Amino acid sequence: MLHFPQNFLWGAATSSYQVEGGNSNSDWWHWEKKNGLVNSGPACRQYELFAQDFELARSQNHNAHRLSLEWARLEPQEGEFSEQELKHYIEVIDALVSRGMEPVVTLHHFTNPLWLSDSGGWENPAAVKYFLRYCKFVVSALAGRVRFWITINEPLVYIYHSYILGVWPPQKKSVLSAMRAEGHLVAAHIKAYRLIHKLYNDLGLDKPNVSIAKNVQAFVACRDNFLDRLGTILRDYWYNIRIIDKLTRHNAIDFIGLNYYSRQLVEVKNWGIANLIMDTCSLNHHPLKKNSLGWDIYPEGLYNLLICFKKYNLPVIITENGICTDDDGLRWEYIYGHLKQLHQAIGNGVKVAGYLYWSLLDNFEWDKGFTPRFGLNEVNYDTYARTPRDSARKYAEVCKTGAI
Ligand code: GCO
Repeated sequence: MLHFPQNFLWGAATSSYQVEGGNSNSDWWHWEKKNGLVNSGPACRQYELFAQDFELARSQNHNAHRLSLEWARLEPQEGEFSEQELKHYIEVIDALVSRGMEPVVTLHHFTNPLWLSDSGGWENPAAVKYFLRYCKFVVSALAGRVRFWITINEPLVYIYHSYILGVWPPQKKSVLSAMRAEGHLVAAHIKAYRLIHKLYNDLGLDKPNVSIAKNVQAFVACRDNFLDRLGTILRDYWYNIRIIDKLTRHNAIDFIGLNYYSRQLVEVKNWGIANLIMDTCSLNHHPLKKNSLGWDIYPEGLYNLLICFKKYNLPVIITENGICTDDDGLRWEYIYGHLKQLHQAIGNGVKVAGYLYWSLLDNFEWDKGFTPRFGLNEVNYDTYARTPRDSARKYAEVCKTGAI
């Protein structure tokens, strides 16, 4: 048996918009209606069914759970905060704590209040002060219950889809807009980090643990040549390292939240900067098993990235790792394979403090809709019944024993 450290956080992750349903004050909700491509609708109805879902997680021996709060519910109009929605989220967090699960709370997971989007979204410098005002409202109320905060989920994934690919709202394709929005998101995290620590200090509470959830990819040179190796090094720095470096320089990160899924083969087809940053392999000559979205299954990539992040000497929590697949045997193979790599990294000195599988439930996968199924627990979108998969039962045993 491979044993994990004592007090290791074992659980799963979700995000409010992907599971709650009915988020009609959100920019995503209006974007879906305008585009007609996907419809999150009632999602998994977790807004009403949260206690049932947390009971399911507890029954599967989870001792932690990552979720997000929907800013659009808490501040439906600019400057008007909803005490009713705050009361709802206090009940949600209490439902976790009362079941012995450590809440890991995300404040921004891709979605924005419609009023923020209408005022320029994250390109607007005022977004930073709006975000801080929202953080102060909700963190002050939850501080006594929550020890782990994720300010921004995957800033680069949000920027890339929303401002480069243009497949998420505000559906822009502008490098300038992307750079502006990224700068404001990173500034918002740094200021929110200081605010959250001040709030806890002023309340006489133990220091909180504050970070972002950083999506990382394992970049692998497609061919053993200079261009592909150069592209791999540049992309690794630009995508995986650059923002964490900045947050450590600003002393604005207590642990590293890592979201890891897959690798990207780098085949640079030309000398242009776009080629170095964007070209991917089209040769498919290193075939690996894939998830249902075509992402390579590459557990070694998690080990390599963890060894790379060891230099920061910070605790690491895997805030997302998961697979969309209709083959639950492959789901368990994916989980087991990544936990083995995690264990090996811990054995080589990486301070990993937790693993949160994405996701507790099948849920709304953004512009891919409900087709990709990541859940440990299947969701029937007609009856909203949850059915544990075999992988959930196997993962429950790991959560119980702390070993694989
Ligand atoms: C992300 C998001 C999740 C996704 C998950 C699967 O990492 O993109 O945090 O919202 O659903 O990663 O793509």
